[in-house]
Amino acid sequence: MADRVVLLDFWPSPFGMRLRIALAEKGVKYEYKEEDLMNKSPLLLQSNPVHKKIPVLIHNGKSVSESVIALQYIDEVWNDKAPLLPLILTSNPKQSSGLTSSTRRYMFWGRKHGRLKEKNRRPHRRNSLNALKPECPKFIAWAKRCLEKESVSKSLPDQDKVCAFVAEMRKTLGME
Ligand SMILES: N[C@@H](CCC(=O)N[C@@H](CS)C(=O)NCC(=O)O)C(=O)O
Repeated sequence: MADRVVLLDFWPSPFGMRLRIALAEKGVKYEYKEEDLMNKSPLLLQSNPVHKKIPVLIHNGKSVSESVIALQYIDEVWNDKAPLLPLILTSNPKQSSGLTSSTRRYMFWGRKHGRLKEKNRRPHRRNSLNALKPECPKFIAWAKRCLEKESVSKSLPDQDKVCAFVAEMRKTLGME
C-alpha cells in the first residue's frame, strides 16, 4: 500500500516549518492542509483532541502531534536517508567498546551544535535576521547555510510575510 501522508499546518508556524523541512529532506510526498486556527477543522480536532494544535502529521490514518515527536517519527519511518536526529547511545557492551559509528555521529552532532554557541550573546531587538548579525554571526551564518538547502528554502514562507504577520499579531494582542 502506498503511504498516504497529510500535514495539518498553518503557514507561519515554526513548528510546522520543522516538519515541512523534515519531509522535504526525506523526499516524502504529502498533502498539505492549511488550517484556520480561528476555526479549526473537524480533522484537526479529531487528530489532536487534547491540544487541538497544528502541526499534525497523519500517516496512513495514524496521527502524530507535537512537532518533536512527529520529527522523530519521520526519522524512524523514513530511515533510509537524511538522518535528522542523533542516534541514542547504545548500552550494548559489544557496541560501546571503542567508538561506534553512532557515538561518532552523536559527538559530531554535539560539536556542530556547540560551535553555534556565541560568546557575549545579547538579546536581539528586532525580528529580522540582519538585525542579529553583529551579535550572533555564527547563528546567522548557520541560518544562511541552511537556507542554501532546497529542502529548507522551499519549505519556508517569505521572511517579510512572516514579519508582517507577527507584527500584526503583536498589535492585535496589544504587545506593541
Ligand atoms: N509544542 C507544539 C506547539 C504547537 C503550537 O503551538 N501550534 C500553534 C501554532 S504555531 C497552534 O496550533 N495554536 C493553536 C491554538 O493554540 O489554539 C509542537 O511543537 O507541535
